[in-house]
Amino acid sequence: MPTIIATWPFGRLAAETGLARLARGDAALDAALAGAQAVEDDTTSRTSVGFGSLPDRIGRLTLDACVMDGRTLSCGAVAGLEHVRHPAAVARRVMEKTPHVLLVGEGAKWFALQEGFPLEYPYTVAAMREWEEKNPARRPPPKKDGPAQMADIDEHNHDTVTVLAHDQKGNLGGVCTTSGLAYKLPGRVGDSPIIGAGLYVDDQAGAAGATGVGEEIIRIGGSLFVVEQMRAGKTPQEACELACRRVNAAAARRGVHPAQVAFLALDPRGNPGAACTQRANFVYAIGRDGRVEMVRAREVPPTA
Ligand code: SD4
Repeated sequence: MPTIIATWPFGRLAAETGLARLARGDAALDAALAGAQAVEDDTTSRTSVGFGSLPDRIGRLTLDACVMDGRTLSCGAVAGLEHVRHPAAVARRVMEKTPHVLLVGEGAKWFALQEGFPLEYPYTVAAMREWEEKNPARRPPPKKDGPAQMADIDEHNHDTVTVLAHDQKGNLGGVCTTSGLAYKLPGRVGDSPIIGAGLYVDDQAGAAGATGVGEEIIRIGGSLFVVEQMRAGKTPQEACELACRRVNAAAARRGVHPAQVAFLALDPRGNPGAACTQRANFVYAIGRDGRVEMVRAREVPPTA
C-alpha cells in the first residue's frame, strides 16, 4: 500500500500533498519531494522550514537539504544555501545533473542559478523581528556540551521536514529539508543534508530520516544506523528505538544529558516506525489508505 510519513505537525501538509501524488502513481521520490516542497512554500508558520523561518546567529537564513532514491541509491544534497526557495529541488538536481553528492554555500547557490532557480529574498518581518528581539548575535559564544551549545529545541522551533515515501511499485524515496537549528552559528551544518545522518534510503533494507539536534544524529550516523538495523531484521519501530538508545549511550559516555532527537522509518513494504529521546515530544504524520493521521512517537528514556 502506498505510504508516506513526515516529521512534526507541519508534516501533515507534506503527507497530504505526497499521498495525493502516490495515489496517482507517482514515484516515491517525486511524492516525497512534492510533500517537502509544500512545506518549504508554507511561510505561514515562521518556525517551519525554508523561507520565513528562523535565521542563524547573524541573521542569515541558510538552508540544507538532501534527497535519496531507494531504487538506485542515487542521492544529492546542498548545505548552507542562501536566497533559493527550494533547497530540496536543488538537491535533486545535484543528484541528477552532477557526479557529486553535496554542494555547499556559494557553490550550491551558483549551481542553483545555473539550473534556473530564481534568487529570492527569504526574510519575513515576523522572523526578523523575533531575531532582533532575541538578539542572538550578542549572546556569549555557545559552550561545548552546555545547554547553550545549540538553540534549545522545543515544539516551537522545529524547522525540519523529513519525508519518506513508499510508492505503488514498492520503491522507497526520501527527502529532508531544513533551515537548521534556529540561531545556529554561521557556517554550522547539521545532519539534514548529510546522507546517512539525516536521511538514508535503500529499497533492499528500508528508509530512515531524522530530526532534532543534528550534532547528536551525525555522531551516531543515525539514519544509516536505522536502515542497517532493518537490513539485519529489526522492525522499523525497533530500529528507531535502537538509534535513540545509541544517542542516549553516546551522551552518557560524554557525561551530558541526551539531546532531543527523533527518528522515523519505513521498511521495504512500507511499514512505519518512529521513536524519540526523552522530552523530544515528537509527532509525525502518516498518510496511507487515503487519509493522514498524526501519531506521537514512543520516547526512549536515557541510559542509566
Ligand atoms: C539540524 N536536524 O539542523 C536539524 C534541526 C531539526 O527540527 O531537525 N529541527 O540539526
